[in-house]
Amino acid sequence: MEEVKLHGFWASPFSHKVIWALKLKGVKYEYIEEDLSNKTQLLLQYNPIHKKIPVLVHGGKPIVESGVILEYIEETWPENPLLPEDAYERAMARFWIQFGEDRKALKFFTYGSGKKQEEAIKEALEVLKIMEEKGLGDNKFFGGGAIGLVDISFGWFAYGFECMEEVVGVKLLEPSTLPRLCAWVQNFKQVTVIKENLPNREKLLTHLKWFREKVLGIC
Ligand SMILES: N[C@@H](CCC(=O)N[C@@H](CS)C(=O)NCC(=O)O)C(=O)O
Repeated sequence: MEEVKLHGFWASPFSHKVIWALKLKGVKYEYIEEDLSNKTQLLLQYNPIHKKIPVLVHGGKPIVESGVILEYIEETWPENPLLPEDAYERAMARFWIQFGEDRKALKFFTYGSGKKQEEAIKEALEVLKIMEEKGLGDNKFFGGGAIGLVDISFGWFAYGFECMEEVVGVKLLEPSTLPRLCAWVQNFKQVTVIKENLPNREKLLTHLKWFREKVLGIC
């Protein structure tokens, strides 16, 4: 088998999407942790346009953008499929993956207070409601009975969201208002591959606090 390498960053939800997909497929790979303030020459060479992680390198060839990487993984290692077999169902899965890509539910993290934040919280709640009612429905996973690419794409909810809520001091994912989505978070985190590959909560909280203060400039 050709060598597989992944350039990532421990706190990145994009890196985690790729890690979870590779592990669910049972693909062996070498992980290279990047210091995003001092990126390796290899990363800049592999992703000269965006200069971002994650980058998957398969047989020396780089693939960038987490969504593209997930599709590549699914096509290259078809065992343990993460997309439905039926073309229509596959199209629906891709719709939800795309729905999550604009990350509207996360905007509340990027505002300090005031009207903009109030609007971002309102929008996040609307997005979460749509995810629960129209995306998840009565299923255990977005993929139906088993974890799939939609679950992996929304996976940042399962760890990052709760920490973001804590840093900002708001609670949006409440069992009383979003019971099925909250149950999904628990189901997702109980999948062995996910459970074993989540970042440390305390470390992530510290990182998010630093990011909000120093990078976003919110005190
Ligand atoms: N759309 C990209 C986003 C990747 C991304 O934003 N990566 C961040 C880390 S979470 C990064 O590499 N940041 C470094 C930089 O912007 O210089 C994807 O889905 O892969």
